[in-house]
Amino acid sequence: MQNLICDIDGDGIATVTLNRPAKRNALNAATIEELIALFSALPGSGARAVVLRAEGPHFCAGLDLVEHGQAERTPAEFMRLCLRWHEAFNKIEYGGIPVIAALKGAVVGGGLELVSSVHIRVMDETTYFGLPEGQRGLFTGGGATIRVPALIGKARMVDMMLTGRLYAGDEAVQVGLAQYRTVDSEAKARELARAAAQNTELSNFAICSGISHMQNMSGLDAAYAEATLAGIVNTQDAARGRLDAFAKGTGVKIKPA
Ligand code: 1HE
Repeated sequence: MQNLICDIDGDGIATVTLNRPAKRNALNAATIEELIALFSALPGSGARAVVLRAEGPHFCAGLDLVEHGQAERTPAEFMRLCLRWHEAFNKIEYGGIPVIAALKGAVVGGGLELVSSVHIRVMDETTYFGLPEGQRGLFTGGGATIRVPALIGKARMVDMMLTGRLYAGDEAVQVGLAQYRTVDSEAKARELARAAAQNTELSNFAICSGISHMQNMSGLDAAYAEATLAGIVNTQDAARGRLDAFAKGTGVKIKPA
């Protein structure tokens, strides 16, 4: 891989790095193909959770505008490219392993589309979110119209695209663009990944794919799918020890530390 780096430690925590800092980690076609290959392979690789981070001061500047401008793509070519973006981000959202993004600097355009597909977003003090497509004469093509309103609502997304409004700081957390804001987003993302990796593989699979699938269904079908998934997850052998421990009074108590 030329634009991504992946390392997996002994605890199964994978670190995936966007590694095109000289171009502010702009997403060219090659990076999208690398994301597809990587997030297709990770679920069967022993990885229990993923930290998605970036080299350089900015997390991701979105679509590679220079490549796009020079490629002179036809509408059909760009539509096909968008399908590859969807493939990449679907692999992340529906892959069944927790993906936690450690954000900094610009998270804009396609960069926001990318991080809308992860399961937890952690921002630092430098992070800001934008959808500058309107200012660039473009439109979102990587799934933002589905995922961004699910985070912040349609009205805020439309405002961001029409006016170039940026969100940062507490406001970004309040509207739902990030769940955590901290000085060191990478350290926090790693801590969260380690916590998530303690869950059983099946629970995480259900949480990190089932919830998203169920959001795409009617309420009736989602309830049925939930019951079916719970039938599998909630009777797994891997949970037996945890249930026995609770019955004996040695299980973890669910209360603030
Ligand atoms: C890029 C890109 C890019 C930087 N494509 N090359 N996205 C945007 O509209 C955001 C465009 N980028 C920026 O506004 C700024 O670059 C940043 C605020 C992110 C960073 O600023 P700065 O001052 O740190 O860096 P820079 O000097 O602007 O850029 C450094 C290099 O990165 C420079 O290349 P160089 O060869 O001249 O050194 C830039 O050209 C390059 N670079 N961003 C290509 N995006 C599926 S549809 C999705 C539609 C969208 O994503 S629209 C949003 C596009």
